[in-house]
Amino acid sequence: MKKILLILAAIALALSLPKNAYAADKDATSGALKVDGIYLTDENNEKIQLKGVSTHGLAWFPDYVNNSMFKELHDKWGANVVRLAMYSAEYNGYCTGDSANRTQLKKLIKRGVKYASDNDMYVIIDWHILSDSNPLTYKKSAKSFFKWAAKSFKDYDNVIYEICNEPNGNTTWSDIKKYADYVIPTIRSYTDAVILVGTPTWSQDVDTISGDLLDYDNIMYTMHFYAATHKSTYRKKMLSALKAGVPVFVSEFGLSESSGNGSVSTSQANKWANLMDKYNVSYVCWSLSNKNESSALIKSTVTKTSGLKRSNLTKAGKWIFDKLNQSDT
Ligand code: IDC
Repeated sequence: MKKILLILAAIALALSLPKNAYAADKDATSGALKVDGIYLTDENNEKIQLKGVSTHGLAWFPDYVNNSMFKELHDKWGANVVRLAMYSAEYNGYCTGDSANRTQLKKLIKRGVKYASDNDMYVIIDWHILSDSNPLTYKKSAKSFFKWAAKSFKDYDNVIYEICNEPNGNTTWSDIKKYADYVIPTIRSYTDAVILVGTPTWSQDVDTISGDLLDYDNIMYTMHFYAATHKSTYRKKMLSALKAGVPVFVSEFGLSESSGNGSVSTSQANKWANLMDKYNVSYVCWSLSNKNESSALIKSTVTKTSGLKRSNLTKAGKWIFDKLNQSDT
């Protein structure tokens, strides 16, 4: 009897404790996402803005994919999304490395998804095309990779699929649509999760596709910018896309020049953030690494892969750390 009373008292106490929605809610975040008009919405159909950071190439900087790092991204930085960038071509890319490398990359992605889920964040699985310019180049590998991913993560409500980072070169919107129509039905046979689609010219031409969007639900189109290079002309492109009804997601931006290095512009980054916040556009900052380049968020002299202090961060790192901290996500 005494035991039962103690248990009842413990339950009553647990129920009366104040709940910190994020810390206490072990179900990923705000549940399954949907796209409604230009907005991303959560399981309660409320607008939601995702803000967080992207890894550098997973094969190149794998060590930041660890539970302590992801925990502090959520608890200390204030991120609600993390992007796992897996190059298809460069740096032991998925399509250029051997099969042991592919196995390794898949393991890293599984761990990344688990750490993100355990720490209440959304997670983007990014097929990071770059030097391979056209997503049709490796379309077969992409399809089988996304089949594996969608099957593995079909029961997770916090996974987002980004099917082509940055089409470039001569790649047209019609090439990208062809690729999307090749890959998306495979993903859709397992999950209705949000899918991000890159746009021509390194995902900058989001303003050129309105009136010619894909014919699936829960799709967003990506706009990427590097603040020290891409200024008001590019903000106008984003604004015009939004006004034309294109759901835009900034799945990658940097504070540096578009090379990933050179000067860093916090003033341009602030202008971008004001615009993105105004329209609830989600954004993800490149990159969670200590590479000796100004887009990296961690100083190159800092070799630890968790337990980071603000002083361990670069100018870009401090900016995004403060930005995430200020927001209520
Ligand atoms: C950069 C990395 C850099 C690497 C280079 C080539 O920061 O270390 O040497 O790629 O692989 C993008 C790409 C992203 C780039 C980044 C900066 O999506 O892969 O990373 N950038 O150049 N688009 C615009 C800029």
